[in-house]
Amino acid sequence: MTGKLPFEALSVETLSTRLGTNDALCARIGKDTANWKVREVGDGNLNLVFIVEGTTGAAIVKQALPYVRLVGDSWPLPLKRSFFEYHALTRQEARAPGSVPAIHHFDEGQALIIMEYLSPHIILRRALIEGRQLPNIARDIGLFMARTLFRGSDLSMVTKDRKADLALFADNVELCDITENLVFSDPYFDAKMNRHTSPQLDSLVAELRADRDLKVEAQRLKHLFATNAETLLHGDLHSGSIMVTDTETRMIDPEFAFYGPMAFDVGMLLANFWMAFFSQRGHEQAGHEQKEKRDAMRAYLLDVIVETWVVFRAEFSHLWRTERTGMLYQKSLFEDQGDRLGAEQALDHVLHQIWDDLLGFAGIEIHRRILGLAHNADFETIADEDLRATCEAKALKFGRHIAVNRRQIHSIDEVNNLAARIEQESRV
Ligand code: SR1
Ligand code: MG
Repeated sequence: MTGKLPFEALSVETLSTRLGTNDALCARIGKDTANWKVREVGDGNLNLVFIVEGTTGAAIVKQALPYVRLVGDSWPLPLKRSFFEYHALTRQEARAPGSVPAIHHFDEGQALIIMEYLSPHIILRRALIEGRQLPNIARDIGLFMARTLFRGSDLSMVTKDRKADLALFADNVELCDITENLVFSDPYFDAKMNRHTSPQLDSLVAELRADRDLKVEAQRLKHLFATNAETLLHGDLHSGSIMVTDTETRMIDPEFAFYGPMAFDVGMLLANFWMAFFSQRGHEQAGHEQKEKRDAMRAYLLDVIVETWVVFRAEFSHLWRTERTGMLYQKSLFEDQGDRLGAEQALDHVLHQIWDDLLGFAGIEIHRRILGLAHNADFETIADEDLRATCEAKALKFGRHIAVNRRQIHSIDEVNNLAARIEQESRV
């Protein structure tokens, strides 16, 4: 297949014929296409994902569709998101080596990326729903975020390179538009594609949509998201965009990548851990042992949240002290003048800003996963709707509190204590 042919979506039936002469794929899995086994496993909202197994190995073929898969062809979406995903993956690999799948081939015309098949990895969200405790995720994700967010910014990059990259990713307009509407606006009015667990949540939803402080805060965060082109973000860093084993963590799916505020990736990620926390009760089966397992899971998730933030801060601070080569907070103004404390004071300000904003982004992300179009499996897989609504109501209340009061919250322990208190309430 070459990039010059008109775009055509792959299928399980056509993949072997169409990619049978692709050198990169054949080198990984073998040329004997008669023995290729192809499965379509995409369970995300947007794309096709195939696992292709041959005689000498396996690979992933990911292809964008010209529309939103979740909704259908009534919602067109440009194929160029695959281009942004490819370029984001190459930058993430350079800035945080070993944190993303290896890329074997990219075909822009067919909007497809052939990449490493991660096995026996599973999606982190699924592991958390099953009640599995992964020992390394906080460290691995904290390092990934610090390295990609720091090294993709004017704290580190050559200004000319960063501005060129900013211009490149500025064209990811439609994916940003999805976030701008689905995350920051739609949840706060009765937008067409919204849904929620009804009637159980109806009155709480009405209350949130009438909450002026919350709406203003959501729009301030949208303003920040749309205008603060601070660094190259992953753009959709939730537990469904992370694959894990007990010892390995890889970030996938950065098709929403663009230059935005550092706090966005961190906030979205932590929001998904807090949602996993509030959903645990919905996955608790009868029996004392089950209760103990989910209690342990709740404690684990709060620990993961603390550790992720601690690792992020530590690595960001380390990079600040050792790799601050960009045009911001130049060493020539601080360390080179013998003013090491000045550099530390500036670091403190930068981290403080990330902290304030991440709580806002986290609160909004929680709301959109319960009130908007794109829900998450943490809650959706709770079959008992009353129980699901109880879990969701607690998460909504928590999200509202951290979004609106974020400037009065000073530590991650304070946020976790709030989550634990809300979780303890029997009814909301
Ligand atoms: C229409 S796309 C909905 C959501 O799916 C993606 O994973 C993003 O999170 C997006 O907001
Ligand atoms: Mg995705």
